[in-house]
Amino acid sequence: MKITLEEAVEKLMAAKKLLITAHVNPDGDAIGSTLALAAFLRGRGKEATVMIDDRVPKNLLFLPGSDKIVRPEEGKKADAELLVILDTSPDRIGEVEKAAAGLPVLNLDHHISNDGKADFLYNDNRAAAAEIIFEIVDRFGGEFTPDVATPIYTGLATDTGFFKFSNTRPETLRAAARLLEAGVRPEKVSEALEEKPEALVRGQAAALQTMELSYGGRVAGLYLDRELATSLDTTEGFIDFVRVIEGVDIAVLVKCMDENFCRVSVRSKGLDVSKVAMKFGGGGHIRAAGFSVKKPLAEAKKDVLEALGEVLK
Ligand SMILES: [Mn+2]
Repeated sequence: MKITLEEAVEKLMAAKKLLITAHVNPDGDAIGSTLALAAFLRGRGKEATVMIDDRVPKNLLFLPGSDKIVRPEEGKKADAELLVILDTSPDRIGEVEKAAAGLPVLNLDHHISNDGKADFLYNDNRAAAAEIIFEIVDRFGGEFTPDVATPIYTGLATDTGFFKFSNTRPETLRAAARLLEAGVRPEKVSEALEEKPEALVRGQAAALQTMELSYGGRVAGLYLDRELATSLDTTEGFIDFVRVIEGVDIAVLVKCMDENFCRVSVRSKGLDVSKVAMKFGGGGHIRAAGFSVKKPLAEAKKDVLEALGEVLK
């Protein structure tokens, strides 16, 4: 059921113990929005636990509260009254689904592709889930303390490519301005997010070796085999190496995570790639989408390129 932001806040306020989650393979918005909401709710006297079915990426561990993020444990039910899912439809939260089985689900998401399957859904086409949390804190009597402000800023910055992408709107920059007034240090956030271990820079070099252009140079891809993909802490930003190539309309990153399981990210300069993501059961926006293919690398690559060919037509 679709609800308004006011109704979503009522749901949050009616619960005493809340379990907050986001998608697997979490990014700065997934981690930032969940941490900020948890901090805001704790400030309102509530018990809020952030549970993510994945490791927190190393470059997000600077965020206050990231050390308190828990992972679901097999056979263990979460002690909460409400499951809050941010930054995704309920189908991408991994094993948190089992830990929270039976709980009512409140979903706050900024992806237009949201499947609408949550009990209660607030879905608005914002720059980031963190922008929704910003508005909740701003409109419903919260304070932009560091443990709220820094994660929100991080979510905004990562989902907009540091305010470069087309999803950057006046509201996004106004929110960011308010967060700076509250004391967020933008250079500290970017330094933390951009810092890389030597191994990652070497991994980037190896990933670039896999670069292939298709469709007369209109699609550029990186295709990481299991050894390379699983040796990397993160592949955030990899797709941008090939996205900037002259004449490229669509950039794609295919990562083989297991024998029959590949994760795929797609970026375009305007063509609608969300259709491709939906075809494979994933989600995203017109220009940025992600999904997985349960096939080995070579087959996944073939399927993905075929689907992208349709978009180019
Ligand atoms: Mn997001």
